[in-house]
Amino acid sequence: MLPSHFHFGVGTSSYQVEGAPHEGGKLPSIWDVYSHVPGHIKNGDTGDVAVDFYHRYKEDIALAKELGVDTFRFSLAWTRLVKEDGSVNLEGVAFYRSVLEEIHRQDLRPVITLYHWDLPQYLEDRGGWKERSILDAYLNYVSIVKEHLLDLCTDFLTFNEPQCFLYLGYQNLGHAPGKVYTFDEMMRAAHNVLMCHFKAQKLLKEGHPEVTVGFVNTMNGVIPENDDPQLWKAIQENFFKTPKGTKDFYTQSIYMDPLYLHHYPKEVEDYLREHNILEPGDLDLIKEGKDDTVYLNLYTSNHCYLDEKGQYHSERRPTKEKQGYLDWLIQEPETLYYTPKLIQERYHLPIVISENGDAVEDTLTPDGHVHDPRRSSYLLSYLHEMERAIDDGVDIRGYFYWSLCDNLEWSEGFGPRFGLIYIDYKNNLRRIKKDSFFDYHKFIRENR
Ligand code: PNW
Repeated sequence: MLPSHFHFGVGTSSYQVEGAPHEGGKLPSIWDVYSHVPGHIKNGDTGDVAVDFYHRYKEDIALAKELGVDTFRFSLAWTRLVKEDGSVNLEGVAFYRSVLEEIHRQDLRPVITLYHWDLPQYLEDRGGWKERSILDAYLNYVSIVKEHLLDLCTDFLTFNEPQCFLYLGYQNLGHAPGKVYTFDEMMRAAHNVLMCHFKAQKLLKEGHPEVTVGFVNTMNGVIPENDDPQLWKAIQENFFKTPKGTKDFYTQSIYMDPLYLHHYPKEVEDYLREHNILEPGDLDLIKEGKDDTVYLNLYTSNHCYLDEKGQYHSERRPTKEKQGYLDWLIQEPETLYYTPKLIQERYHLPIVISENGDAVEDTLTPDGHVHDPRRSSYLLSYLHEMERAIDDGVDIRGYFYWSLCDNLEWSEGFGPRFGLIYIDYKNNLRRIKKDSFFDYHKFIRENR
């Protein structure tokens, strides 16, 4: 049984849905620039139009209401709100105020992601996340959000998945800006992101204790091959290992320990100290952090086992045929059972599943339907495993399906469709509810 206060939601992000890169005084972000270099995005796709949320947000928010969720997660484009000299762009403020007002008109609760990967290009030109000066720019952006939007939203997420945007973006793995940072620069960038988080959290909550400010993590979850306690112990030990080189920067404890245990893993703190990355007061900020909920984007898992020699292995489950649309996304419903359990055992905090979803090659039938049984079975089987975790005592407070509608899947372009709503890209971006839309709707209704 799901608790009665459980939140159901749905999510999107600015670059993936908005379009309108030249409207309302918007400045270019790293994704605007990166996507226009031939070869960066499949089929030459870009977010120039995306799904035109900029003009069609009323329709989309109404659809979210019809879906039956109570919470709407979306992200702000920093480049709409702040001019290059650091002053506010009031046209951008007006746009997001209209979006927030519409969310309230539909009686939904907004959750704002402050950074979903679209860094202003001028900040990248100054060095990007490795530069300590990025703190001032981020804090200035957040102070503008506080001044102009706080009356319409009280729930914020400072960052979406630094595991992805730092690693994929700064090890040239197919994400903007397509740079290569050294290990030292990666460590600086990770530390700067965390400092931005803690300072933004302090700023937003100052004088507003009702405001919540979280941080969104992602990871490949874990599924143990059997219930051998030795294996679970090995998982606990291996999952939270710290990065030794740039290759293993897609890691957890470097972010999660400071956020939820209020200190860096020892090796990380030693490194930061020895390389003069820590500034006075940084560790105090971490100690005073106010994160009270762990946000997890969970899509898939590794299979974990001990071999005959007792050696630990964690690998993708080998699948013969191509499963879904994206190679990394293998349907592993138990992801939502074991991973929240593992996280709760280390951090002892409530959990929100801030993203979970599947990409399918959907097609529109001649009579205008989208039958997507694979997505429905993904959604319902993952929700079932999540319920099982809750029944076993894991404190999960909310679930957000990714995504409301099909959208630009970053460098994969428009091919992978994650939506509960089909976007007819060939036909004026018509919105069509998929079968899975009705299945999620039904699940929510039955679990209220
Ligand atoms: C997330 N992985 O990214 C992002 O927050 C979304 O913007 C994105 O559209 C969605 O998931 C689907 O990809 C991820 O490799 C990208 O495990 C890659 C992984 C996980 C999440």
